[in-house]
Order: sequence, then C-alpha cells, then structure tokens
Amino acid sequence: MSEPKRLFFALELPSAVQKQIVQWRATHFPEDAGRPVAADNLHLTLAFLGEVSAEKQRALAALAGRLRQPGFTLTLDDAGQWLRSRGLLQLASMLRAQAARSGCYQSPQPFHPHITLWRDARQAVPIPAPGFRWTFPVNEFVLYESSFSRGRTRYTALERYPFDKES
Ligand code: 2AM
Repeated sequence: MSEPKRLFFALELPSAVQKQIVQWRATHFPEDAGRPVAADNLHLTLAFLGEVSAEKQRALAALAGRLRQPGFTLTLDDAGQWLRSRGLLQLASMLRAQAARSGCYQSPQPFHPHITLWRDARQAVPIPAPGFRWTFPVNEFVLYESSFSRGRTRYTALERYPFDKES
C-alpha cells in the first residue's frame, strides 16, 4: 500500500507575480524576518487536506473534477488582506466542504485568502504599506503534494482543474 501524501488544493501564481512578490519582500522586510518562501513555492491555498491515502485522494480528485465554476480575476493589493473575489471565496468554500465531507479536518476559522511569504518568523515585524496592485486571471486550480527532502519543501502539482470558460 502506498504511503499517505500531504495534499492541498491551491491557486498557482503566475511566475511574473511570484517574482514581483519576492522583489517587494526583499525591499520591504528585514533579511532576518524568518525563512523566506521560495518564489516558485508562493501560492494561495484553497483547502488543506492533510495526510491523505491514495483511495481518499482519488475520491477528492474526482469530486474536485466535478466542480463547475467560471474563471475569475484576482487582485493582490494589500499586505494584510486581499480584495474579495466572489469566485475565489466560492471555490474555497466548495473545496473545503467536500474535504470536510470526505473526512479531512477543516479548521473552523473563516477562510482568509493569503500568500505566506515567511515561515518560522522569529518576531513580529511591521507590515509595510502595500503600494502594489497585481491583477491576474485565474483559469484553474491545482491539487498539490507537499514534500520535504534535503532541507527543502517542494510542492508538486498532481492534477490541474481548468475552470469553465467565461461566456
Ligand atoms: P500557510 O501558507 O498558511 O502555512 C502547504 O503546506 C499549504 O497548506 C500552505 O499554504 C499552508 O498554509 C497550508 N497548511 C499547512 N498546514 C495546514 C493546516 N494544518 N491547516 C491549514 N492549512 C495548512
């Protein structure tokens, strides 16, 4: 039997936006703020699934494949919170409800869409004024596996779920 995998559904960020975020982080935070998340690991989690067996992965993947939603536009414009996007909130809520029904523990906290920039922060640092506005179309969501090897966290896209084309 295969080992359980640590899985989550997320939005991939365009690589241009990942680079802009990393540049903004480098100029707005002290170098020792924490462990910076690598540019290509920056993402927006929709639903964290935890350690999932192959069987449960198949069931969750099939449920996710049945979701129907048009694409939407996401705007990142704040270092604290993001402009609400109805499509984003709806998608996260559907995936979280499916995950909960499939037995994946879901935090009772409300969904706060965010992109983690640092891990293991040693102390609170002042949040800089945002001064940016990055807007991009979101045309799919992704099932990722998170793994840790040789001191590095890797996120591997296992399945991609394209949205319905906007009419
Ligand atoms: P974070 O960025 O807020 O830490 C892969 O680890 C993704 O799953 C990360 O985006 C992380 O969110 C999220 N994640 C990891 N462990 C989690 C947990 N126990 N509950 C909710 N989300 C979690």
